[in-house]
Amino acid sequence: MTAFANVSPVPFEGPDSKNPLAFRYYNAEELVEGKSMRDHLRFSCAFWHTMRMNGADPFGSPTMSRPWDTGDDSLENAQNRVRVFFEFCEKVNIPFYCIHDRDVAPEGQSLAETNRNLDAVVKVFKEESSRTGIQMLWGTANMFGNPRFMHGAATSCNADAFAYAAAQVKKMLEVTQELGGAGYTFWGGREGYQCLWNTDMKREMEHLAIFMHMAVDYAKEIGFTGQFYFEPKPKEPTKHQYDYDSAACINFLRAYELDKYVKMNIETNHATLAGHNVEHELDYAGSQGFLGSVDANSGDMLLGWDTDQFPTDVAMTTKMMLIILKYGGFTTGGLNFDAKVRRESFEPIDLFYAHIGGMDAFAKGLKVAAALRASGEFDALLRHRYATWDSGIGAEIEAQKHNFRSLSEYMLNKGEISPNTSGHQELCENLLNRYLF
Ligand code: XLS
Ligand code: NI
Ligand code: NI
Repeated sequence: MTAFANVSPVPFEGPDSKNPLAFRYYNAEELVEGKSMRDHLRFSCAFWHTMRMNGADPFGSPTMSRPWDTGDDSLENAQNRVRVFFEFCEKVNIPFYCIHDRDVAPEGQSLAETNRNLDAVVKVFKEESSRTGIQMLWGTANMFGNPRFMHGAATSCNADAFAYAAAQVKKMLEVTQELGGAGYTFWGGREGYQCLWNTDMKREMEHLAIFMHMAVDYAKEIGFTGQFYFEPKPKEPTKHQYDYDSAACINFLRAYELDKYVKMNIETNHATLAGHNVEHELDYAGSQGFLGSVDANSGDMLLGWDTDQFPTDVAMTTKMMLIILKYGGFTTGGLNFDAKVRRESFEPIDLFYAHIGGMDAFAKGLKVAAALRASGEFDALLRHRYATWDSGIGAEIEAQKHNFRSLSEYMLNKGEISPNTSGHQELCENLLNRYLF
């Protein structure tokens, strides 16, 4: 039985194609800077969005038409969804996937039964993964949906919630290892607070650190060598999430000595919720040596919440790829489409349009970024702007040959600073457009 009988594997047809079910830029084997597009971009499909989002929102009921899904919580339905998922990834040519424990398998009456359900579904993941060669990019645990996590998981006021969460992550690390996952992501669904009056913030942060150390220790114990990621999000569902942005997360990792084990998973829409753009988050993480993986999506600037839309803005994907290339590209990480179709886009075919659009936007962004890098034009502008640091007093300061006394003497002698260079911001913006269009 196939779910997408009317859709053939999506071909690459080139920029002139008008076929909505073809790639115009994503050509998996094409080399860019000596590496295939597949290996640069490492696209991943998010099971929770692609298979489980039903179109419900706070005002309305589910809208999605998913003919293969019986809508019940049975194991058969869960297992069948996995087969459909792999058929989809295969047809759209996506080489990786990401899952939460709870979106792939139903909860049972007890933790033991829940774990058994998960095992039964993981078995199908294994079969389908070896049939298709599609691999797990990272796994994670849903520790926010169930009412037991109403106060958080690792940061809950209830120690049993912490213990339950630990049991869940233990199991999911085993599953991730069994499926050959390249990483494990912490996204603190409810690791934050709504009201400081009833919250011991310091204690909660320490608990989160203890929790992450336990995960790192358990990974070592079972020989799981995948990369851990921390995914920032400033708010939603709680008002103050502890994993606010790259800077807050990296500070947390360093303060609690987790920096050797954990890198960042940066999501575009979470960056904008934090009042940044995704380039800032990527460059901050990259500059500190923490750039791990990306949840590729986009937000709507007119809506103040995490809309998780597919990324189609080529200027944005170009800026993202410029930064990703600057820091050497992905190793364990990739571009995971943490994105869902709009609730009005309810037909199964919309899943194809959405992923094709996102993949093409990043493929084009990669090519533009590579062309810009090859030209050296941005580098030249940057070198020009910082030229005073390359020789003379600037080079001496960088080499730590100065102190306040010597700099004061230098300035007393000189009297006034040398003329500034222009920022040429508009020139930079025009340069990007020249390569885009
Ligand atoms: C939610 C997050 C989530 C994580 C994985 O906003 O983006 O989807 O990526 O738990
Ligand atoms: Ni995400
Ligand atoms: Ni999100």
